[in-house]
Amino acid sequence: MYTTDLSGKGKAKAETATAEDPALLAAFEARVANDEFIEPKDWMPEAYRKTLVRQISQHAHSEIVGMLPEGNWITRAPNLRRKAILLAKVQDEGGHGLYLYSAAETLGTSRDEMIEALHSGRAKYSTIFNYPTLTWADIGAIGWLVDGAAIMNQVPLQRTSYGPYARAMVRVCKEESFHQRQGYELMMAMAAGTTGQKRMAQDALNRWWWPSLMMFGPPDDKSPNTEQSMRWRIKRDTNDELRQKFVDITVPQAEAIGLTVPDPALKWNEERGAYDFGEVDWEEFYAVVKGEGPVAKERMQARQKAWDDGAWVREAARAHADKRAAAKIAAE
Ligand code: BYC
Repeated sequence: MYTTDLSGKGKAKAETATAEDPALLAAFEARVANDEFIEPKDWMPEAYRKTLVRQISQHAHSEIVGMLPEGNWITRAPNLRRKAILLAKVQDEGGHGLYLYSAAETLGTSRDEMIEALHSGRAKYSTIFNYPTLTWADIGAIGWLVDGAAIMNQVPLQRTSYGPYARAMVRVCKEESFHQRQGYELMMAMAAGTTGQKRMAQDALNRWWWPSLMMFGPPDDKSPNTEQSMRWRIKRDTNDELRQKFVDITVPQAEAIGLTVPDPALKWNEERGAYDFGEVDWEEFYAVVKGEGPVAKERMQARQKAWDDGAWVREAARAHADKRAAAKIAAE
């Protein structure tokens, strides 16, 4: 799909030619303005490389940590069909994390560095995964709202300016679209079920609605990265634009299955052709970003344990690769 040649040649070139080199910078900016993809060995400003590593690695961490809230429910799925769907979805998320770590590696960072940054708390991951999954309806709400928000954010990223990230997004979006549909279908079934099931569906919507709006990041006027990332065409839409689109698409979906979006300020604005909606609790958002989410500690403990428990697999894979390499040299 994309080169995995990490010979560092591209990087060495980038180090000798700094962002101050006007000719290289002008050529880079012209390519971005022309909607050409920037590829791993192309010259790029160091700040562009840095912001890509930041965004792609955080995105990868979100996918991997995002396996946990739903993974909790695999053994408790109510029937075989639901269990098979959930297993496939959680497995897809593991895959998304791997494509994204690979895309970040093409920028000269290593998997170990990224994992270490996650475990030490230096790297961020989406706030949404620091909320607990309390009932089975939460699995529907995650698919419908969380994957719904993810698609809204990721469809434009298929045209992000960095080639490996854009190509990873093509496959991710296809899978996310299945995830969103299965979640909505689950919510539809719950909302049309017994009074207790409908209550569970409404309760899940009440708890996941506002955290889903937080997934798009801070408001544009408080987003330090948006302006530059839009200029470099890393981001194709701003945080507020995507949040508005998500609200406009999702509110009628809630209405169609008889659920109520928990926002008293929600109102269709005829003039704007969009919904007006209430203010997100940004204090809560920043607290969760800082690591104070309701289950933030449990999430990191689970990731650390998975990493430690998997040490023997990594060692075995390394020993196998060394053996094969030695056998190849001996045969030559
Ligand atoms: N949570 O200047 P801003 C999934 C940080 S997983 C935590 O607007 P930017 C799924 C932000 O990083 C999908 N942190 O930043 C998986 C920045 O801090 P740093 C996850 C957040 O990068 C399993 C600071 O706040 N999707 O779908 O221009 C199951 C200021 O923000 C959040 C992606 O990762 C947040 N919500 O824009 C189900 C998409 N928001 O880095 C589903 C890729 C902001 O300066 N990422 N921050 O220390 C993006 O599109 C962008 O990075 C964002 C933020 C829109 C998230």
